[in-house]
Amino acid sequence: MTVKRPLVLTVGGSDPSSGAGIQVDLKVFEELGVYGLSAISALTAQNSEEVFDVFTPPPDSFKLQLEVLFKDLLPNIIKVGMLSNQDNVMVLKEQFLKLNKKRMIVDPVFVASSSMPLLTQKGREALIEHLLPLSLIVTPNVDEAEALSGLKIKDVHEMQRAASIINDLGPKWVLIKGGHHEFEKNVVEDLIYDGVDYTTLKYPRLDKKVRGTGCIYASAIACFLAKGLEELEAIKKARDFVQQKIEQASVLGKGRPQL
Ligand code: PXL
Repeated sequence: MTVKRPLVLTVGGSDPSSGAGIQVDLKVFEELGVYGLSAISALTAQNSEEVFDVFTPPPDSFKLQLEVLFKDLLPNIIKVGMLSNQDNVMVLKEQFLKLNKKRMIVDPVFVASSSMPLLTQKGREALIEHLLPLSLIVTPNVDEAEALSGLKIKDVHEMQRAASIINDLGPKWVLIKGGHHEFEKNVVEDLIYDGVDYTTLKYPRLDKKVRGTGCIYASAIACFLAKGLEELEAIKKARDFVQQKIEQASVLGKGRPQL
């Protein structure tokens, strides 16, 4: 007997080296037992060291991917990563609104670690105005939370203020990931806010800078939600999964370790 797996759609950029973007998302989906769909908003040229180039196809190409998909396969939830520009943000909004099940996790991917922009300034503004009000969970790291809130986050208390400001932009849940910032040397602290309660997740900091952890985290949350968990439980289980994946990641090329 075959068991029907929930469909989860990832929308984002292609990473030929498979450490980030669509490719790593699909690996997470497979491992966590959901059926992965994908729509590609941009093609990056990158390896384990850096992003060299971004090519953004005409918006009609992205639109058609979603239109054709939704005529046939309706996702239980959408995970959004790199969108590249404003046109893609607007296409995604329009297509998302057609779905019966309107659940979207937005990972606000703004720049690559190697500093290549992955969303234009106009794209950022459109994401804030048009996607955040429709999203169930937004998952910024500290830099992205600063960009979204306009605050300079110097410690974990300021993460709370930023989370509250970001929550006012419309998403039901805000998850600020502390991994990129060393407020505490040996601990990574993530902050979750649902408009009422703050929850902190603390994990030992591993001495390993793995690529694509943001993509992995948001993808895992989408999977656990698709499998029926509540938001807080889904985020906690996804955080455990990320820790395990950081431990397992290996150096394959000349750059950082990856899944
Ligand atoms: O990790 C953010 C990210 C997401 N998606 C793509 C990327 C990156 C970072 O480089 O290239 C396609």
